[in-house]
Amino acid sequence: MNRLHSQHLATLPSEVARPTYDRTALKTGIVHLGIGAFMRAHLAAATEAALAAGDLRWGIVGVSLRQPDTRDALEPQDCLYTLAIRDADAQGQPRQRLQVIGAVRSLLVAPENPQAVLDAIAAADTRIVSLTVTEKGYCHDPATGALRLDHPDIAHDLAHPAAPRSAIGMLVVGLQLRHARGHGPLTLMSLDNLPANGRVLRGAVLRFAEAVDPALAQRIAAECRFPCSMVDRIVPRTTDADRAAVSQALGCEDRWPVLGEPFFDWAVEDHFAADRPDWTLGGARFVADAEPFERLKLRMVNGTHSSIAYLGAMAGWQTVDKAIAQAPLREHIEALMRDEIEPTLAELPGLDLPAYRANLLARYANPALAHRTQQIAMDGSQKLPQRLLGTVRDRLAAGLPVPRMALGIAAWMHYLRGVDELGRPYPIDDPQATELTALHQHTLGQGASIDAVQAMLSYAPVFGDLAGNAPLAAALLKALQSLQTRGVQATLVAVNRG
Ligand code: CS2
Repeated sequence: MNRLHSQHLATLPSEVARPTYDRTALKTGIVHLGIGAFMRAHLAAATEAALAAGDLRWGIVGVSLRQPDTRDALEPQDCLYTLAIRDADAQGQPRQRLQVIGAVRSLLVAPENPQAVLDAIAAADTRIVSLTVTEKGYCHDPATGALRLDHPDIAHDLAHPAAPRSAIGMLVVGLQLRHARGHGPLTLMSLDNLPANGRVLRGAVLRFAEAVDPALAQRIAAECRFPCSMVDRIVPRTTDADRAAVSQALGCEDRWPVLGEPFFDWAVEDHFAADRPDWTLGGARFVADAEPFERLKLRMVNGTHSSIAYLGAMAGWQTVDKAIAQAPLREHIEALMRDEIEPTLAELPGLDLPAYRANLLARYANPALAHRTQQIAMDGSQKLPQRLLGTVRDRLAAGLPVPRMALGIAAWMHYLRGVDELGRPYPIDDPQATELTALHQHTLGQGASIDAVQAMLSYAPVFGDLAGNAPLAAALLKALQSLQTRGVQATLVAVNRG
């Protein structure tokens, strides 16, 4: 079987969409840090639409900050890859629509050649540096949002500015080089699931720049733009079975296709330092303020996703569609949205919350994605604050109860024991795994008690000012006692009874 390549585009089956523009005429307008599956199914797909409409200024240089695996898979394919959009037909049978994406022009692996990344950021044609580096990639304190100057990667980069390894260090040193070369200002655009992601990025970049050179920080603050955005598309990790299925449908081998659901949403603030592509051609919306969109999405989608992930992983429900097919979980998640999350959301013109909720449940039920609960469960310490704890804080401040929100948090705490209800062990994949598993072992691991719950709640990097909160501790204790003694299924039935 041939490898996917520009030379073979004409031989693909007619139903496969592919670049029709002249890829050799592309310029590089975007440098993307963290070229993982999500970006390839989201930003690259929206950019592809702008390229297809003839604006060839927006080719992408993709940067991996750690592993060479994306570059190794895609470079021999001329940086082409397939986006497989999957759902089920009216009979419930999985189906997929394939599109070969041509927006990525080249791929860099930062640890192999940090200077090449700095040069790309400093290049005259580059106008946007975008990021999907996950929550932990900002090296910030999730509870306060501030950059941690004592984070090992940040401390390294301050000491070795010629070879930064964090995204923040790379950006600041790249901007310094850009200024030295006299090229125009940049837009730095975060696409991670963080509230006010642009402001978090700006804060981290400026704090690092201050430590390097206060004049540089001032210049970045004055010239660069950091639009906030809300991004939404479910993109599960690609498996070997997916690689084989996509390659077979293409008739040539794609070593790293990406999968996504049909749903796509992106609300990005129209706040750019220079030009930008017309991403509306690919389904994006330019907005004045992304905050209400972010809050809606982080609380409704990611908040319920994490609740499903911990409850599902503990119960042995391996994928989101299998989990949401369990009637007590579905009932719980629907009520969690309707009764506890939606009342904390601001009105958005044109938003029909019951329809949004119903659509979200249908997205979770998509049987063609096989999105693993263990994948979503990773990095809980980085995710909980913006997904669950903001809602909890709002409700507690208004004197409202949080039984269903507390169940999600309790499920995360319970998950830290590292073994599911079928006795299967799993690793805790989290930058704070060592501290958290030790804490769990000394507290909840000895049995649920109010002291054990309060000790968990005192873990400041996650819970911040919620430590000592009596109503939350009481709700958590109730959920944890039930999870530990009766298990997920019976706990869900009990919480649904009220
Ligand atoms: C998920 C998200 O893995 C996770 O933590 O909750 O990646 C989620 O699929 C996307 O944000 C959906 O837009």
